[in-house]
Amino acid sequence: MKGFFITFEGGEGAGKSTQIEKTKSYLESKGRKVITIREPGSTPIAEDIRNLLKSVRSDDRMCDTAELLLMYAARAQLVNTLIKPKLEEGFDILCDRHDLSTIAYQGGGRMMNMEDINAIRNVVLKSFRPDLTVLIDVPPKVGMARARNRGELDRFEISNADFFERVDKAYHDYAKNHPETVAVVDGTLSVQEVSEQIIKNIQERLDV
Ligand code: Z5A
Repeated sequence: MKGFFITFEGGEGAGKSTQIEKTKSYLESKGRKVITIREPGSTPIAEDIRNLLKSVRSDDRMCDTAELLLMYAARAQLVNTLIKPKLEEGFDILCDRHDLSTIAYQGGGRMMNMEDINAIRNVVLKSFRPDLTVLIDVPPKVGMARARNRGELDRFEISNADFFERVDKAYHDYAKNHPETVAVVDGTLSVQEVSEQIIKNIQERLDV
């Protein structure tokens, strides 16, 4: 039996990592085998790319095109060497960010051309899509306040508030146009209430 591919999306501090752990526990209680991963990253090569993408360096500034291509290089490696084989083996995969992050951050945040993004997306993913995307909806200011207590900021976190507002808008636009595959949950509720919303969506939308 093929596993389910469920992705978790939202701005920084939305609570994705927290909810992935709770969802994993729920699915395991139903006897399912679950793997949790993150993007960019989760294979040795993709983790190297993640370090490149996140590091702030003073000797060179990463251009938007390099950032976009590196996101898809990491995704190609992860999808082809881990996600697809493990789904075939029957594992459910819970992924912290996936392709919708590129639409939101590079498309919305960086304002890159969506036709160009879609062309690369098509090369890398073809028709491969998550079975369900959970969008944890938190106003950017709330998410930033939650996430900013961690110390040094990475290359994305140093972006200004307008950037995160554009990311947020791109997420909502996409969710509005894809209600059948994107479940929007209110991330300002308590951890337990958010988890209950996610599990309800999984029960209603997937045969779990
Ligand atoms: N990126 C991109 O640009 N394009 C792409 O295609 C991809 C990614 C795939 C990866 O950052 C960066 O890469 C990301 C976008 C870019 N940058 N940004 N910004 P990352 O992986 O290092 O970080 P993140 O994905 O943004 O996650 P995060 O900030 O670590 O947040 P989170 O996982 O969503 O939240 P959390 O760690 O579960 O919770 C954050 C805090 O809030 C923590 O203290 C929790 O205890 C607390 N929390 C969680 N839930 C609640 C509730 N319900 N109430 C109150 N407090 C809560």
